[in-house]
Amino acid sequence: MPRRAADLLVDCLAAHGVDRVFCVPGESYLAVLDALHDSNAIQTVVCRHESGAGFMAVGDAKLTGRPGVAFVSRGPGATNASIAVHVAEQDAVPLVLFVGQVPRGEIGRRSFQEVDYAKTFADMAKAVYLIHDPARVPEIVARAFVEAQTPTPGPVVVVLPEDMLEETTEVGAIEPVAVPRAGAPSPAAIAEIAARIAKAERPLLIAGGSGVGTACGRAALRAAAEAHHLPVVLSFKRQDYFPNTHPNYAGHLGFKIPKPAVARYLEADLILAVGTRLTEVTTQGYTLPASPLPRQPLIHIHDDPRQIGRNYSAVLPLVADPVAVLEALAATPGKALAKRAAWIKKLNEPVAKAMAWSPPADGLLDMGAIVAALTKRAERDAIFVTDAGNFSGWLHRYFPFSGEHLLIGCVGGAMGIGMPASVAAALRQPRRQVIHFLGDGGALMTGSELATAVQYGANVKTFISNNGSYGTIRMHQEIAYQRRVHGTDLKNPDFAKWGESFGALGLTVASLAEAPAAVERALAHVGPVVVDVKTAVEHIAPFATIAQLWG
Ligand SMILES: Cc1ncc(C[n+]2csc(CCOP(=O)(O)OP(=O)(O)O)c2C)c(N)n1
Repeated sequence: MPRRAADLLVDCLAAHGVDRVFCVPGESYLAVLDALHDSNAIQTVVCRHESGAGFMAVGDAKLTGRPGVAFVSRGPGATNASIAVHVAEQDAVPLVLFVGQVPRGEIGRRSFQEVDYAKTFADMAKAVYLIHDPARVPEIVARAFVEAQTPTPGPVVVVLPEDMLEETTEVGAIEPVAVPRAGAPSPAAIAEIAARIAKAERPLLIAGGSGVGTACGRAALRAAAEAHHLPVVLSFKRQDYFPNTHPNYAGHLGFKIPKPAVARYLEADLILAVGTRLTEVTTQGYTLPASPLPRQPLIHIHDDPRQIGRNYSAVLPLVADPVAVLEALAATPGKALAKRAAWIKKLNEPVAKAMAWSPPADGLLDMGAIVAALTKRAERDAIFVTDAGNFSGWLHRYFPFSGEHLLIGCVGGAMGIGMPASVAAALRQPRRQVIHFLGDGGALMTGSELATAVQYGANVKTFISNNGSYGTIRMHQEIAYQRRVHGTDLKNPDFAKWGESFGALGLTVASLAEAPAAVERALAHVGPVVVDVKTAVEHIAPFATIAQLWG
């Protein structure tokens, strides 16, 4: 029976296991909204801004490992959503973004809201596919899903001319196409890696995002580290992959890692980089290890051949499933070396010591007080979501991630991801605590998605660090041009009242002493909560006050 292309598209999404799409409506894809109206398989979550819809799809994908799906309208909608496309590329997250388009007969005339998406997204998306013909909907949807997931995952844009969506076709939905995956390593490769590890006195395992964050990946990472007596450092924003209280935990590679810590890591005589792209932040500006020629032998294991040999010369470049490599290593334990124990202790001790928070001597409030209270109160499998900004530094530094906690941050460092990703997380995992750290800057970028949280009952606990400043930039400003503060001060609303106006519970923390009770109340409340934490801008980062930056 002939069917409308829009209905076929929705069937294809359902066939690909899509159960939720995030959107801001647009007249350019009305037919899809109409088709979704009758879908029992797919929930439509309507958002307040296309960046919110895109970020929710990214957040959802980070939780499920499957492509997140968003629908946005042409020019204005697509350009609003572009931040999520960029983040999906930077964070290696599978995203399929459907955008409306002017009718086929008008393409190229610079019609109302027309954009050439292939040009616009050329540097961000893995691919941009335009569906001209309704009969090709199944094929192109299948291709988009494969492309979004093939190593390395990323964003794919699918363009839907509005007249095409209304046309009918005889073709039916097709099953998803199998996604090609890198296989298990050969026994010879594992033997060589194990032999190199056994020979090393100071090996260092850097674990990254490709597959390692799954439950199997985490278990394999821990088992391999224990079997071969390896200290583990985690790549940028992957701090949750390994129990932070484990004796082999050696830290995480984010911004502003203390120089002595980097120097200690560089004492390694072997680096085993597993599932990491060895990007700029993780490698501390391509110094850990040194690019292109590391000072120590580098074993680089990734499931995407394009990530190996890109910035680094490895003595052993291995294209294989990183989790399979870790599992295989775990199955071939190495011998304990006395020297190795001292090396692990040398890396672990300073990290463990720095994790203990104590109230600031000047009595001023910073996010440490919230983190300290959460350390006592958060459940073992709570999901933490962070927007971009210095406020998240207290969580990274002082919260002992259990290995079961999830951390959803933004490798791409985009402000605005926090609230939308929290909503997506709470919808996907309604029984887990979703604890969201946000700055007063990011709060008014996409904080309006709190309305989406309230509309869909997403139980998000948001702690806003209200320091009256785009603090991270103020920090850079104070370092570069002491005391010349310009363009970074903010005058804010009362965030507790702001939250209440959406229907959330609003709370305020104005002193260190008030933090524990507010955290307890926020976690006990059923429904969204906004906590206005009146942090002191003087505490600009967990490692320095403004006065200390002046030196
Ligand atoms: C979308 C976006 N715009 C600008 C920036 C640059 N930027 C990085 S951190 C930051 C300030 C964040 O301020 P806030 O949310 O108040 O947190 P704080 O740094 O004060 O802790 C800015 C503007 C960015 N990363 N992303």
